[in-house]
Amino acid sequence: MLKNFSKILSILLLVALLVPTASMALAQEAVACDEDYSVQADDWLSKLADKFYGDVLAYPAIFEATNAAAATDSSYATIANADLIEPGWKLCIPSAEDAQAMMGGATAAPAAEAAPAEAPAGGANYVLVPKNLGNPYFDGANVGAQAAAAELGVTVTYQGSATADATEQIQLLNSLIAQKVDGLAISANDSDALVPTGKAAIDAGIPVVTWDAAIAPGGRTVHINQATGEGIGRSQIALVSELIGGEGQIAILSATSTAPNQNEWIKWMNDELTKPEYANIELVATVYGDDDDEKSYNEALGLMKTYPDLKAIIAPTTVGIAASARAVQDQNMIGKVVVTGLGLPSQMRDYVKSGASPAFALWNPEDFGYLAIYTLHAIASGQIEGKPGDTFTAGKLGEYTIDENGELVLGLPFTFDASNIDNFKF
Ligand code: RAM
Repeated sequence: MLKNFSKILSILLLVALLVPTASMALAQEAVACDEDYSVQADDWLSKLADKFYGDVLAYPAIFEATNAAAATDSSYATIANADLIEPGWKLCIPSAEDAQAMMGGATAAPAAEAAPAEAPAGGANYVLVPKNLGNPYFDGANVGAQAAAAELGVTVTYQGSATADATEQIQLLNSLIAQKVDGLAISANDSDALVPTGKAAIDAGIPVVTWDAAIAPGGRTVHINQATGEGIGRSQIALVSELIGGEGQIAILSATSTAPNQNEWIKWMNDELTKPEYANIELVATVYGDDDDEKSYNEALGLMKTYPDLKAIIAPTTVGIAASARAVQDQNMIGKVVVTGLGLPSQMRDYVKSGASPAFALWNPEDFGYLAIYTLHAIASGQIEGKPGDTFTAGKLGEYTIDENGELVLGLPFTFDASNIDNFKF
């Protein structure tokens, strides 16, 4: 809340300049509360005035009405300092008409007129952009994004292209920029090709948070990693080595050949394979299923045909791992070829139990979407600029700090196997 001090101070100054009689005009006696409001993390009074009245300058009406209500009902908060409100406090929200009267008629169009139709709560309108639609991983992220939107009183729409393709994604983003949305949270299909588009959004005042797959610096405000790329890459090799007893041929079945996140992880997998403990493991091929189920399935069949001695497929994509496990099962190759990589427990449960994929890893996609929206909102609402060292609170996930590269990390990946797979729903 204190981070907003200068913002509130300038609003106070504005109030003093524009509405000199505002505080004097405010009623000392109790005003009817049109509704009660429980303060959420990251609320401040002018933001609530915007939410209820479409006018940040109307915050003294909430301030005064709450203090007046507190005089006779101690369940309401007593607000000593207009720039300090705490989560859980009960506020009295007068009707738009009462607020206008309290402010000497100087402000506040009624909320119904002030708020855009698509954002009934008066909040911002953000867009969560996946690599492609119809990918359960991104659908999971959208569940978390919607939870964050509800907590923050903002609107998040979920819009993507049908295929995981950079050109299609750029077209979509151009149209969202033209619509002047309030912020973009993107999983990118190409790190460099999207830089001009990301920059155009930022130049138009639209913050760009990338998450899952990054736009290169210059085309984004902040990037959120699922875990460190190095940690993911190295741990994938450790996992496959354990599954095949440290020797044999392996292949990688990835997403698209331009996918920024998979390419980073594969780079670290190759690096890890140079260590002496993996001298008996041979990486024979890296192929691409484009995050398309059918293409991934056919690529997996192709690998088994081309390399009859293949011991494992690592698919660091939720689409690729599920398709590969199905291919192994359909070909009666369980016990001969193991599949591992990054998958969704809901899609992999049966393959863990059948032995097609005894173990794999992932983070929680719902948490990822939730963090993406909290990060975007922290920047779009001016709480932080999105610079290295900036710290903010992402609701239930707690505090995050942007590192020196303009990135943050969701958390640690988790390994799923038969001992725990039934505990997870996503
Ligand atoms: C796919 C996508 C996504 C990746 C996951 C692991 O769903 O390629 O970008 O993070 O797999």
